[in-house]
Amino acid sequence: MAKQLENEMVKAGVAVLVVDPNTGNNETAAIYDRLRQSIPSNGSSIGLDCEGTDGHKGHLGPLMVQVASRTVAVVEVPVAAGEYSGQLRELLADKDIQKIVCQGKEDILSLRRCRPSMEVLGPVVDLQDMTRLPKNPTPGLAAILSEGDPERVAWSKQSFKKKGWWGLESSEDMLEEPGFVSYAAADAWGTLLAYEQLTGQAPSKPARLEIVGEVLGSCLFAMCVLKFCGVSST
Ligand SMILES: [Mn+2]
Repeated sequence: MAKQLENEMVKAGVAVLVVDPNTGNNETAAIYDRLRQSIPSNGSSIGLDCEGTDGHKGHLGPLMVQVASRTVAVVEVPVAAGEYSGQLRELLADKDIQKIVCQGKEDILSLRRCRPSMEVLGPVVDLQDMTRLPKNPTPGLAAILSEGDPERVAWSKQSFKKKGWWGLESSEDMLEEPGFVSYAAADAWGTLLAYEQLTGQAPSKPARLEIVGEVLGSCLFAMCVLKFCGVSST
């Protein structure tokens, strides 16, 4: 049976925590502490996703930012356009934490338009560069989760288009829209999950290129040795 992303996140018992303009400073700090504590120190990675980054909506940064470990997902909206918490800013700039994104280029550019600008530092891995699926049309998160599923089960996720969610024009609208917060949280959680599935199963592209490079290097070295020793037929 197909796996539905939001349902799988619920089944996994993931805590979805919201940081909005009503969240006090201490509470925000506690939420990010909880997220950080849930990130395993060996191979520390988080999933990162943003909503509302396109066109005029994302003019001053995303309308929503989601960060997730395997057990905690934090969904934050800014107090004013582009004004996110210091804790989120620090997390994104933490070079010791690898960020996993899915078609994340626009998200990262949008985060830079925040005030002050938010930098995503440390290793950034885009699932787009890991998938072996055809590039055209661009594979979405559900397709990549299906690709990496250890039991070869197909994944699905809520359709943004069918729900008409492109019509959500503000952070407030996104928070109030039924199902939207868990959809957004699941995007970040699923991005991390897909990375772990793919790294557990299939070698990523850079690793393969490295092997090709090593083999080519060895061949060239052998050819030079042969030539030097006068074994070559030329
Ligand atoms: Mn998303």
